Amino acid sequence: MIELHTWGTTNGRRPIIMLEEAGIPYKLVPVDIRSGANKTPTHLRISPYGKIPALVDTDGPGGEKVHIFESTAILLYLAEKSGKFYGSSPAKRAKVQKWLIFSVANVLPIFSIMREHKELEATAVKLLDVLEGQLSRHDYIAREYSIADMAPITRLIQFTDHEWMKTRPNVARWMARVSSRPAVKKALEMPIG
Ligand SMILES: N[C@@H](CCC(=O)N[C@@H](CS)C(=O)NCC(=O)O)C(=O)O
Repeated sequence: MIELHTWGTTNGRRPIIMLEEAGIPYKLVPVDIRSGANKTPTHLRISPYGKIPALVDTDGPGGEKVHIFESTAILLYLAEKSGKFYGSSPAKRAKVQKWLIFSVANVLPIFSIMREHKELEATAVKLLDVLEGQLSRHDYIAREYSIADMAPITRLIQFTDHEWMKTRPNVARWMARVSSRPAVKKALEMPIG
């Protein structure tokens, strides 16, 4: 059984996309970060940094119980477990990994603080241009739909109406394509808590 301990935030919804896309049964455990439920000893045992999301799999590899924190680590764990959305050959998997890491190391941190730090706008624009180039050649970031799309979508969707998207039509079309998938819609709209 998989339990996802989470809350209705950008990071918190990311693994729900993968659980829904891969059709993996799960129980959602709301952790109200406004009341500090993420800092209790019980939560800190599964997420030592005191953040959501965190995942508990009572039937991990070899039947052992597994705890995972960090939304990207959860995406990778679920991709390994299900064999889905992670590239169907070593070469395709390398593409997924490189674009996933590009987003997690660059797009997510910059776009999460960019609005309060105007000095980061030039970097944000450069990152969008990289995605625009890639998405002008392919429908999805690593060519086939994968966890490399799931990682950035929950953050970039917050910029749908931003003026930058009007001049980056391929990123805008990709956001529309991904966010209209039933699993993604469900993950983004699901009431939590
Ligand atoms: N890099 C982490 C970020 C997790 C994160 O920042 N979670 C926030 C909610 S979106 C949180 O738990 N905040 C509560 C706190 O820091 O007290 C991930 O991707 O899982």
